[in-house]
Amino acid sequence: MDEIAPLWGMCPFDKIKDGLIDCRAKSRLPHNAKTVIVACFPYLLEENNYQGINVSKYAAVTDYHTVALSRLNSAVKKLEELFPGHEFAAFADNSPIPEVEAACIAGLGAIGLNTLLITEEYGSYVFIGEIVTSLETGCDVVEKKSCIGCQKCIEACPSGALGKGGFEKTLCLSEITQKKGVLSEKEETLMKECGCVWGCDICQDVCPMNKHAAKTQIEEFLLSPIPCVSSGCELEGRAYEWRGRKVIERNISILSKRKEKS
Ligand code: B12
Ligand code: SF4
Ligand code: SF4
Repeated sequence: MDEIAPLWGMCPFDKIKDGLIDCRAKSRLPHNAKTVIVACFPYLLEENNYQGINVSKYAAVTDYHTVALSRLNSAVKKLEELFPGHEFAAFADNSPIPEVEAACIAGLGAIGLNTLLITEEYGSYVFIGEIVTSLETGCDVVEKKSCIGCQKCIEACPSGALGKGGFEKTLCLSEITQKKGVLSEKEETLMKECGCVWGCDICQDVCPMNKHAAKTQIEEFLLSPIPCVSSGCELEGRAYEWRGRKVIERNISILSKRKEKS
């Protein structure tokens, strides 16, 4: 697994089975699932790669779904050879597994007040993927503490999505930039304030736990990042491809209005 991801661990399936997310991928879960092998894929690049950035950092690199799944599927092949008779299924993001929770239980980090997994080495700038298997492994859980509860993420969130009553998904700019149709004036203003046509990094960028986050060594992410998207840009192979051109062009147009005004 070390070749697949620099950070990985085991979460007993039993511990997350009551929190499974309802989605189509649920049907691919192995019958008799016993263990979730959770892997973190760091994606933070050197600062010089972010010049003129207008997407969130996770979207500046090659689509993580493809990268994580390709790596996890090659691990699945090896595991199937090593443990014949056992089932293995890889997932990333489009997954029934509540990934942040599973990674936390696997000892990979703590859950921050910004709702994200914060690892000691890479901060929260990690993607999560996993292999669910019928294989039973020893899961030695070590509790990690890496959210100091400083509330900087809550104070910095421009939309109030990280309010006192917990996370309000519909207010989150990451959700708003994915929304189809016409956005409200308030949503447009928030997007202009954030400056991202896809996603939002504010609650991660202000987090002290990310101050010394290590940079990624994952080759696929180091190759040709695209930090700045413009009208007519190539969508293929990027994290926003699934949403299609209409939404991206709408968002680019909203942000360009900001530039015209200033
Ligand atoms: C839907 C989704 C979104 C939605 C809604 C997010 C939400 N929190 O509901 C939107 C579009 C807003 C979104 C935004 C983002 N997302 Co998102 N998202 C997901 C997705 C696909 C499903 C999450 C979900 O619905 N979970 C189910 C519900 C029930 O979970 P929940 O409300 O969070 O509560 C559970 C846990 O948090 C847990 N829990 C809560 N507190 C605690 C405390 C402890 C101690 C424990 C053990 C458990 C626990 O218990 C709850 C019940 O199970 C996951 C992938 C996945 N399969 O998990 C990625 C995922 C969480 N997203 C991810 C990312 C990167 C982001 C963004 C940073 C992207 C960006 N830059 O714009 C933002 C961050 C916004 C934010 N501050 O949360 C990463 C997180 C990586 C990390 N380091 O944590 C994931 C894991 C995708 C991936 N494969 O890497 N996301
Ligand atoms: S991603 Fe942006 S809008 Fe969403 S919770 Fe974090 S700071 Fe708030
Ligand atoms: S900003 Fe502070 S409260 Fe928020 S996740 Fe980071 S350490 Fe935790």
